Amino acid sequence: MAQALLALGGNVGDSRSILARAVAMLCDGLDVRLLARSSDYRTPAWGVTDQPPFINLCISAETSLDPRALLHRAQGVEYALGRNRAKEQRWGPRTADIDIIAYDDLALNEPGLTLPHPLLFERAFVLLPLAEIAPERMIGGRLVREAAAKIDAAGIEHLPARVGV
Ligand code: A4P
Ligand code: MG
Repeated sequence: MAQALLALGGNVGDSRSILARAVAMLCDGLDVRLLARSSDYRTPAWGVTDQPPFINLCISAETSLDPRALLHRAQGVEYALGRNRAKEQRWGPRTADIDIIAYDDLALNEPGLTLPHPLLFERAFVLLPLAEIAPERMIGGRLVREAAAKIDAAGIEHLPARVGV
């Protein structure tokens, strides 16, 4: 069993509900078992800034899937939730985006899969939720808690849990 950290985000539709479904679909309790889930965060759009804010969250999961199979699972969930890469611009609006942030301490740089995620330390929308569930985790020689404390988190809003949703 490996331990994976994943980041989820979306800004099209009811993102909090969509991402809650994404977590449930991703973590079936068999191949992928949910260990921890962060709160939801409302975050200003990064990269392409002229678009609505995103909802972001992170999870940690125990998995028997290898990294490729986990990516495949994640992309299957994105599609099932209405994602259509052919119609999207890079960093543009999307219903659900799932990135693998880290997979144990594996370092990988292959077409279609880079681990740890190369933009992790530039993204407050990943580091803040990640620091909530894995503050003491070292990734690529850096402590998540320290990286989250240093990054500019302007405009990021921690959202209270939604009851009954
Ligand atoms: N890929 C490589 N490594 C990985 C990995 N570790 N995890 C490949 C997941 N995928 C990985 O991704 C393009 C390709 O990256 C995939 O085919 C996969 O094989 P994509 O999901 O199609 O997204 P993209 O828009 O084409 O580019 P990119 O860089 O992945 O965009 P992101 O990172 O998904 O960013 N602002 C806020 N506040 N919150 C957000 O969640 N998200 C984006 C999209 C932009 N701005 C945002 C947010
Ligand atoms: Mg992505």
